[in-house]
Amino acid sequence: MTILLTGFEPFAGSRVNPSEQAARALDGAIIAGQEIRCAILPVDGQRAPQALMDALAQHSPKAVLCLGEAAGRACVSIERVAVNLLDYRIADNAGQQVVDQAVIAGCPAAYFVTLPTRRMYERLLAEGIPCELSLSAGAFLCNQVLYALLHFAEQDGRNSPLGGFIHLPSLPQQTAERLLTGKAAQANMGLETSLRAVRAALEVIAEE
Ligand code: PCA
Repeated sequence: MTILLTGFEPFAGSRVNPSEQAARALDGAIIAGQEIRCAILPVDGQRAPQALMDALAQHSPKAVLCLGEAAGRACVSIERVAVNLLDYRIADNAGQQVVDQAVIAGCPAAYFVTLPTRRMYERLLAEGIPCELSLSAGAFLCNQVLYALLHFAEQDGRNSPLGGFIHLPSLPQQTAERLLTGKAAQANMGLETSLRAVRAALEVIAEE
């Protein structure tokens, strides 16, 4: 069985994105007998959903774990829900700032994540990784991609693949860059810890 692991390219002027680094680092790994394949998605509201659909077609995964960066969050956030709302707080990498629009017009207000969020949360905490269950993936690209994924999985009574999302804190080097440019410090987490978190979450998924 294949598990698709996605990350995002850098955005908001940053040169790196922890989600891209974590996804790339685990590409090709075998975790609890399951093969991990990675795809990196553009931070572009027009292109990201299609890039996800292309990766789904290429890998036919049984489960999909999407990763993104949540600047300012101090813990790994295991998202529980995607809402049918685009309300970008900043422009995407194509320069578009969409407000007050549906991700997919005429579709449900929200979808719940179908991966075992509670078990992932308990596993991460047991491994000493700070994490939280989160009720909002925001209204930017991360929520958009999660909504598109869960909508796809729901079509035609497929209920497949299982889907979910983890937000990772910024990297220490991103906080250092902020300080260098006179901005305020923000919470951060080293890539090693974020990688342990993603691995542990994938173990839980693979064991399902
Ligand atoms: N984080 C953004 C989009 C890309 C990313 O890594 C978000 O939280 O929506």
